[in-house]
Amino acid sequence: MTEAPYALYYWPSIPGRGEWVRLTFHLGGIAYADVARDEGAQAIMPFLKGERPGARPFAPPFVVRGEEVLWQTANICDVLARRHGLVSGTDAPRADQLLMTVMDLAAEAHDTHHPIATGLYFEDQQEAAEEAATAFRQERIPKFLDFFESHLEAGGGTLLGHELSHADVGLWHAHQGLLHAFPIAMASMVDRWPRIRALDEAVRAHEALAAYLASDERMPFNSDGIFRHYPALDAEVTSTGTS
Ligand SMILES: N[C@@H](CCC(=O)N[C@@H](CS)C(=O)NCC(=O)O)C(=O)O
Repeated sequence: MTEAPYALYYWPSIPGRGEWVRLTFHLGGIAYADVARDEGAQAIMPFLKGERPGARPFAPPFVVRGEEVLWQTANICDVLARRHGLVSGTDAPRADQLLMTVMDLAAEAHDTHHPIATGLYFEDQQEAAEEAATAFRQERIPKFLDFFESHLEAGGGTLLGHELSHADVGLWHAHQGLLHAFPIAMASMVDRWPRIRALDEAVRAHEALAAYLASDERMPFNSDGIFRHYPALDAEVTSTGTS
């Protein structure tokens, strides 16, 4: 990577939605600066207040290049992937809709620990969270992952049927998040999604991604952000609703 024409802005203390953008940058060998990790979260605020040139983004992550401001995670990844040759032709919209579905899964995973309001503490909504997490573990994880497994099967191991795209890497990251947040539930369904598990090998075998994953830049999941492990929200899945 040489100069950094793209500037990523995302909360520096969590991998969060910024991670899907980082993975797309690394998959595409696209240079970027991770501004808020270098300069602090205050670097984000002028954009959110509309004090910087370009369209005002609603929320991080956003990516700035000159006066272009891209936001909405899936949109950012899709624009980068098209522009830098990760997808083309009819593959591009196919990847878009798959990645948007990954982001739906991520939003639902977040809502298990904050089912009432993001602004409330987990402890203040724990009862509702336990109910939401039970349904998520039993109904939604299987429905989403069965769906992606079927696309991987149709594609012979990748979602689009050729080399890794940002949609594959996005799915991989969401799966990693589920393994972190719901280790007991995921272990109880370990044999159900062999192709999603195989994606892990493909991602780790990708030279640029492997280098990124081994670096300090790759932030581990933690107790904030989308994928959090609360023991009270995790349990073995013994019966699942199927799609
Ligand atoms: N749909 C948006 C969601 C963006 C979002 O919720 N960003 C979070 C951090 S992951 C945030 O800072 N939200 C502030 C807010 O919604 O007020 C996306 O995919 O980028």
